[in-house]
Amino acid sequence: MSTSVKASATKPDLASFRADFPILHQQVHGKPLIYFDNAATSQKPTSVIEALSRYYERDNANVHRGIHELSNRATAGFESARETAARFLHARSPNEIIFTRGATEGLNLVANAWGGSRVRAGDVILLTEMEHHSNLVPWQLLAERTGARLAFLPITGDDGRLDLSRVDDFLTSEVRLLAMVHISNSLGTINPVNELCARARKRGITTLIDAAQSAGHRRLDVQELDCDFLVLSGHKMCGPTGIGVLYGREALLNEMPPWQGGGEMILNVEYGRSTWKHAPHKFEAGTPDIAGAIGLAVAMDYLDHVGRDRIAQHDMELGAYAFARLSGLDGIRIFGPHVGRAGIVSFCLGDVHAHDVVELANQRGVALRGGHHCTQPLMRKLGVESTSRASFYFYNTTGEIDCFVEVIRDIQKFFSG
Ligand code: C6P
Repeated sequence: MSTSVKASATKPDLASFRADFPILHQQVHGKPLIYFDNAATSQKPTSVIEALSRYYERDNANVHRGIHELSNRATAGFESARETAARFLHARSPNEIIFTRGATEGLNLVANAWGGSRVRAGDVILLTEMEHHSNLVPWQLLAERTGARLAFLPITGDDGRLDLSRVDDFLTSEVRLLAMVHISNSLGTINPVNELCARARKRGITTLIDAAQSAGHRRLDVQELDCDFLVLSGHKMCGPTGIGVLYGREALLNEMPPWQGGGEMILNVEYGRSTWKHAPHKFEAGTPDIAGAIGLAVAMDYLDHVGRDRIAQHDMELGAYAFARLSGLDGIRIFGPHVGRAGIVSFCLGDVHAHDVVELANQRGVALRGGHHCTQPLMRKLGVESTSRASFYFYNTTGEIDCFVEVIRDIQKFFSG
């Protein structure tokens, strides 16, 4: 074990937040659960679980339609959630916050509504080689429809950083959009999105940040980032599943046509044609996930209560600690940066299949993820089909990482014997 990484991550005050997560206090296959699948979805604190029940027990009604008491309460809760999300991201106005089902839906919304009206044959959508399928496939579909082309900022190798020396070569006059992941779900790389947005903006290129893995793990300020769009998923940041946010600059949102049509988003409908509301309502057709938005707002307040800077620091400490401890094992290949990584560590144990690693870890109470993590092109680039992945959150501890490393050691012994 490396002694250079201090086990300072288990500050009693941060670890004490574990008490807020009932699900963490259980045994799996006779062992205490070690939940290291936070990049897939995080666990939920009691305050979020209770907010969902409270909403359904006391306030449930449809929003923006009724004028009865329950509908007024539901509408107030939903719109107050939008204000919380605007504060959380430091948006200029709640009108810049669109509730979606998650990051994937936000990306599809931008690809269809913005892309469909702005992108033409010969234009370039610039992505990176480490994108999740959700920030790749919608652009492929757009490129097929419009004749646009995709280009990819390259990564440097196993250490999985963007090759910043080549960025300017890619920011050509054909590029309409730079859409990039903030924290890679497969590599744990933290991309310098501030700098990249600034470079793109100088050339008049629209920017989008996929913050699915960062929004619940660090402070994000869309005005400081100066991005045009940002997407996040509530379920990866202590919130419920099925709810997320698309942030968009208000002027840009109001220039875009709607994506989906239906109730809620219209001003006036005739048999032949319709007119729509301004953003955000123009992009929220149909009954939204009201309880989900309210639960997400509670999760955002909870993360601020824990402290987003502390969460970011803890993440990096756990990432560094796990990287150092795993590096001590023979025959392991670890992907992503050696220093300055997020709390996500992907690895291969020789030729043992990732699903076998995950299954054997599961037998010992450790929840990992194995597979291509919805980044198949990246896996091919790295020359592997799949990896095993441990991903941490503020309620995880270095003690849990020590147990996990022992489990990995046992798995290696099992396959070598
Ligand atoms: N990554 C993972 O285990 P949704 O499914 O819409 O909530 O999030 C999609 C998404 C978009 N971008 C990034 C960087 C992501 O990591 C994810 C989801 C999960 O890594 C499921 S594949």
